[in-house]
Amino acid sequence: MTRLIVAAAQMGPVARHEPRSAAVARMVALMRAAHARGARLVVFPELALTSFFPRWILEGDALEAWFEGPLPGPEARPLFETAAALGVGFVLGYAERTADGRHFNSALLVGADGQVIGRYRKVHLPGHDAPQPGRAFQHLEKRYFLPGDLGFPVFPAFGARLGMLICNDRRWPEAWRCLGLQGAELVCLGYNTPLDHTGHAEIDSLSAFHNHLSMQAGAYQNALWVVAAAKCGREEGSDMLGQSAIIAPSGQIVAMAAGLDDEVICAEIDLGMGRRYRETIFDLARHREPGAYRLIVERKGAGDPLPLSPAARGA
Ligand code: CDV
Repeated sequence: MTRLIVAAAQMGPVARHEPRSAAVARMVALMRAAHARGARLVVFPELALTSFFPRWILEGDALEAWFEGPLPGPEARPLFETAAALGVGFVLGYAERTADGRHFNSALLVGADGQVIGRYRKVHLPGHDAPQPGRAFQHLEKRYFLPGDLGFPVFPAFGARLGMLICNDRRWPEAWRCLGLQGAELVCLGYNTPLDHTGHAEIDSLSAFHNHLSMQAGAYQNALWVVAAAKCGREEGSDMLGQSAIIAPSGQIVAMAAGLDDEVICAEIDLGMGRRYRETIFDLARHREPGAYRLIVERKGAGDPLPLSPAARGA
């Protein structure tokens, strides 16, 4: 039985002009607090080093300033050094600029020795590529990032098979299933969820419900643990959801943040719990029916309804 204490390090607002060094100092404090509670792995939010810049229209150097080259650079180094000194690993969301100048919304998995184990690049980019008239805050992820090109990798780490998702990915069952089919036991994810993200009050008022609904379903249907960390509170006038959570393969929330500021939540997780689900109700190899799914046409967008299958046509 592998047991592991994990932590979600929720972060309150990061101001537009707050230097990375200040955000990193907050993260180091959160990491120390998690370590004091026995955590071996700490999950930080999406784009944790800065304010959530896709809310603004930015060009050229003003845009480049939000991106990181190879990590750790000088400002993020204290986080990596603290991890190595404490023997704590972490997952860090950040805006990645590749050596050839491409931009991704990425997460880095760092081991307890402070060395990089692996990387994930966000696949499901929300928002728009052109500014939307009349919006109080833009959401320009499609303008600023390319869709992730690494698939949904699973890494052997911390005694588990570990995958990562980033924010909007959590709403897509395909993302969870890609990890579940690879036997992921633990999924780490960070998010920034503005409370006005659709602009439709009847949907936005359900933001907290949809957040947990998506992650609890992903956990249960794929028999894995979820550690999810929010960046939250009123950031530059934009209200963002908190409710960071640790979720069991049963779909039950075992820890949840209480406030809308920097806060650590921890849980001791039993990786064997996922195995019980994977060997019974969610034994994917035994119970899935890929043949019945073949009629699904892989394409982007809704478009015209799919043609009915021969069975549905009564043929
Ligand atoms: N950063 C995000 O990906 N935010 C999205 C909102 C815009 C829908 C989310 O899924 O929370």
